[in-house]
Amino acid sequence: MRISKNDLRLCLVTDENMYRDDEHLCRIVLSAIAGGATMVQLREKKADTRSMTRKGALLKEILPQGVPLIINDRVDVALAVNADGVHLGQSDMPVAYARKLLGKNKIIGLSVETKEHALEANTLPIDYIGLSPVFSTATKQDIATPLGLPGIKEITGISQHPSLGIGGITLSNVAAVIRAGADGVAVVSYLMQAPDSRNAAKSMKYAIEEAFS
Ligand code: TZP
Ligand code: MG
Repeated sequence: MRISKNDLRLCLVTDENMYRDDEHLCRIVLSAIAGGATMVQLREKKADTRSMTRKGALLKEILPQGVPLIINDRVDVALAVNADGVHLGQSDMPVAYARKLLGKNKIIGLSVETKEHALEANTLPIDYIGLSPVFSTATKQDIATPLGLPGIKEITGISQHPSLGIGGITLSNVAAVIRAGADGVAVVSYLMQAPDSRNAAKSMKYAIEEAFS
């Protein structure tokens, strides 16, 4: 298995608007992991290929063993830095091509925004789906209509893949997202912009574990 449900519990997703430099990025990432983040996705929408590759290599170097590094959108960068996998959206490289390039050992996550996407995802060689977005968020403007908790319930009910909720997830709603059927959550601003990312991750992780118990 390329990824376990435990790995999906709490994914920190980076955003270049929420840190100052490489050192700050590493500090936030390591703090979130110390607090219990189980996975990291490098997501940089404006970074050029050179800096995306630099950041990918840096994160690959500092991430503890057992914390998967996923690269958003960029199959080439994932291969270059030997990341653990990629996260693709509906307008990114089709999964079949990505799987061909990455081989059978790398993780592929795919964002689904509708029930139809989820049904199609059942036929694809992926490892998890991103439920996108769960709630509305200021972090990403070009998003589909939020699925809401009923949408999460419906899609997780028909999906054969483990799932990660994303969009507007904070400490106050994370438990509800898990109870609606997600196996974990992917979080940008709540962790990236926290005064203390370790504490923020710790309380979120606790709420996630509680919701499963
Ligand atoms: N995809 C759907 S919503 C989103 C992405 C990348 C951004 C989520 O950011 P936040 O700050 O956790 O709401
Ligand atoms: Mg994408």
